[in-house]
This record gives sequence, structure tokens and C-alpha cells, in this order.
Amino acid sequence: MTPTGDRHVAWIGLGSNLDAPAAQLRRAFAELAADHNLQVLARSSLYRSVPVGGPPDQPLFCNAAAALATGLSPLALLDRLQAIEAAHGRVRDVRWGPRTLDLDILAIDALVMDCPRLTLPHPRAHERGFVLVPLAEIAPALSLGGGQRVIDRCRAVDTRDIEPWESRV
Ligand code: A4P
Ligand code: MG
Repeated sequence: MTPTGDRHVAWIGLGSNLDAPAAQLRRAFAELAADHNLQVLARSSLYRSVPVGGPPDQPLFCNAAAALATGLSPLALLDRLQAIEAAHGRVRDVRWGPRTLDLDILAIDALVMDCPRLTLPHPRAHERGFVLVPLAEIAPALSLGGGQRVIDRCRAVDTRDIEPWESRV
């Protein structure tokens, strides 16, 4: 999974809590795999998670993570992911509010950047169970900044509200 030439490895967090969340994520995985600028290197299973922040009483989330190889620049990758979100009918009104599809870039290689459209690593990823639990499946040794590995962060945060999506079915 080492990038060669100008190819990068991007770690993506997927989330949905509207309009059949698991189907939204499965469709997003298929769309990522069909994009000739992207190669899906790994994908986690799906998890059910209690909403963190946002309005009260919003539905439970379905969350997952993926590793992509790409020759796209970081901002071009963000454009591509936002186009996929838009195709899923994503509407941005309430911060951390319910959404059909959220595709966050958790990290790209060991890149550190902070510009108005993109902060890497994602500034909240290292403290969120709904990001860390799926990511630990595919990238336990990844560092999201701060020197700690994903698997160590996973043990440090509260993950009791995260369970396999299929566990209640
Ligand atoms: N942006 C900056 N850095 C990034 C990045 N690394 N990846 C900018 C993606 N986007 C980045 O994002 C707002 C703006 O952030 C974008 O226009 C982009 O230019 P957004 O997707 O419109 O909104 P958001 O995702 O609600 O914002 P934010 O602040 O990234 O939200 P979080 O912190 O990701 O939280 N609870 C559960 N259980 N599961 C969830 O998936 N998600 C959130 C969103 C809250 N609670 C949740 C979940
Ligand atoms: Mg987002």
C-alpha cells in the first residue's frame, strides 16, 4: 500500500443517517470503485453509531472507512468526493445535522495541511469512535497526527456506542 510516483493513499471516512444509510454507503463504495481516478485498496465493514453532536433525536448513523490510491491532488480528491455526496442528494444546512452521505478525508499519506477547504489529518478524526473503529479494521497502525496509532486511539476513546451494522438484523 505504499504510494509510487505521484500516487497517494487517502483514508476516507463514510457516514450516513438518512434514506437507507447502509445502502447509501454500499452505493458510495461502488461509485468510488467505478472511478478510474481512484483505486479502492481496502474497505471496512459497516457500523451502527450513535450521533455525536448536531440536533437531538437525529437517526443513528451507518459509518465505514476506506483506503484509496489516487493520482488526484488533495483538492481534486475533495472535489470528487463532494460530487459523489451531491449525487446522493446531500444538503448542507445544520452543522453535524442528518445527511444522506458524508465523505471525509481522514488523511492523505502523512500530509499535513490547513487551508480553507481542507484540513489534514481531519481535525476531529482522532477523537471519534465512529471514525476510529472502522479505520482500525483497515489501518490499525496509521497515525492521524499526534503520534498515536489508530488502534491506540481506539482504545483511548469511548467506543461503546459503535456496533456492527448487521448485529441487530
Ligand atoms: N473540510 C475541511 N477538511 C476536510 C476534510 N479533511 N475532509 C471542509 C472533508 N472535508 C473537509 O464539511 C464542511 C467543510 O469541511 C467542507 O466543505 C470541506 O471543504 P461538510 O461535509 O459539509 O460538513 P460536516 O461533515 O458536517 O462537517 P465536519 O465539521 O467535518 O463534521 P465532522 O466533524 O466530520 O462531523 N456522528 C456519528 N455517529 N457518525 C458520523 O458520521 N458525523 C458528524 C460530522 C457528526 N456526528 C457524527 C457523524
Ligand atoms: Mg464531511
